[in-house]
Amino acid sequence: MPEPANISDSAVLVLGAGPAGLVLANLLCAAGVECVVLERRSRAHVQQRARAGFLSPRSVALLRAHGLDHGLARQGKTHDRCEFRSAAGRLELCYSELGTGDVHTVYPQQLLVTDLIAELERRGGQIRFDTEVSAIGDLDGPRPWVRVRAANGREQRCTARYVAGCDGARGIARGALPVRPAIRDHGITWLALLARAPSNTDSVVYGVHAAGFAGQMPRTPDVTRYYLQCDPRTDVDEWDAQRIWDELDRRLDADRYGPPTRGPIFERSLVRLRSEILDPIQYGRLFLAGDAATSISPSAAKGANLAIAEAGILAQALGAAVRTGDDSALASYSEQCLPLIRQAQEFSHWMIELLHPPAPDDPEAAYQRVLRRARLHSLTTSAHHRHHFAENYVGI
Ligand code: RFL
Repeated sequence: MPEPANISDSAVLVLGAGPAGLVLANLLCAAGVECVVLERRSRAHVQQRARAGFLSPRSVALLRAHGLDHGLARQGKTHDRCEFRSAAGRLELCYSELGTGDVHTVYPQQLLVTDLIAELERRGGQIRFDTEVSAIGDLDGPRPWVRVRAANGREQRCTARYVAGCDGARGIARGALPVRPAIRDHGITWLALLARAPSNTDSVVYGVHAAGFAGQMPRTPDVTRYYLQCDPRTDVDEWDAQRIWDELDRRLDADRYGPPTRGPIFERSLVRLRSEILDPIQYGRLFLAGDAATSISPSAAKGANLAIAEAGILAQALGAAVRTGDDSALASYSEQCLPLIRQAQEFSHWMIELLHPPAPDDPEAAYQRVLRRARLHSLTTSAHHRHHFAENYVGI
C-alpha cells in the first residue's frame, strides 16, 4: 500500500484534546514551540463531555501561572469539606483546617476543556478535530510519524520531532510502548449520574453502606454528580429515576441527613473501576501524559489533576529540547512523573477499599469488613490520620 501524503511536519504532535493534551499544547504554544493537536472526536463532543470537577491547588496554580484560568477564576468554587456516612455515623472532614490547609476548586472538566481550546486558538495553536490517529511509527528515529484518518476517511501522515501521547486510556499511544501496564481490576462498577439539581450540602458525601457505595459531589450551583455502586452486569436502562433516588436515599441515609434534592437526571453512564500503571511512560520520542500514562479510578479525583501536572512537566522538558537541544529533562520525564502517579494510585486504592463493601462471594468478605471499619475508626479517632488524609486528598 502506498504511504499516504504528508500533511504536516511540526516540532511536537499532540494526540488527544483532553486536559493533558490541551494544557500541554497551550504551554508549548506560549513557549514558541510549534505543535499540532490531533483529536478523533468533534469539537462539540469534547466540549460537552462531563467528567471531572475537582481541581487540586497544584492544577489551579499551574493554570493560573500560564494564563489558563479565566473561566476557572470566574466560575470555579473553592471546596474544603467531605464527609463519610456509615453505620457508625457521620464523619465530616474540613480539609482546609487539616494537612497543608489546601482546598479544591470545583470547575467542570468540560468547561475547562472549552476554555483551553479557545485559548489555544487565540494563541495561534492548531487543533484538528475529527482526526483519528490510526498508527504511530519510527519512534526510535529522528522523525517519528503518525497516520491519521480524517472524517472523510482519507488517510494522511504527520511527522514531528516528538510525539506526546495524551489520547487517554483507550488511545493508541499507550500500545506503542514496549511495556505492559501493571493492572488492578477492582471488580467494581459505578453508575455515574448527573442531576440538574443543587447539592443539599456543601460537602462531598461518601456513603459507606453495606448495599454499596454512593457518592454525592457538587459540580455547579444547579448540577450535582452522584455515583451508585452497582452490579457489574447491570444495564443502565434498568435504572429509572425512582430507583436511583430510592437507592441514593438509602445509601446516603436520607432519614437522618435529609434526601438529596431531586431534579432531572440527564446523564447515566457506567464506570468500571480499573487501575493501570505504565513504567516507564516514554519510549524513544514518544511521551505519555494523563490517562494514557495511568488509568486511575475516579474515587479520589486524581485523573485530571495528574493529567495537568504531567502536561506541565512535559511542556518544560519538550520546550528545552526543542529550543536549546537540551534533552536531559526529557530523558528523566518518567522519573519525574512516576512518584506522583504512584502516590495518587496508592491513595486512590485506599479510598476504593474504604468505600466499597467486599463482593458477597469473596471468601475473605468478613475480614475485609473488619478492615473497612478499622479505617473509618482510625480517621475518626486519629488527628494524625486526618492530616495525612487531607494532604493526600487535595494533593498532586
Ligand atoms: P481524556 O480526557 O480522555 O482525553 C483524551 C483525548 O484523546 C482522544 N483520543 C484520540 N484522538 C486522536 N486519535 C486517537 N486514536 C485517539 N484516542 C483517543 C479522545 O477523544 C480524548 O478527547 O484524557 P486526559 O487528557 O489524559 O485527561 C484525563 C481526564 O479526562 C480523566 O482522568 C478524568 O476525567 C478522570 N475523572 C476525574 N478526575 C479528577 O481529577 N477529578 C474528578 O473529579 C474526576 N471525576 C473522572 C471523574 C472520570 C470519569 N469517567 C468518565 C471515567 C468522573 C468520571 C465519571
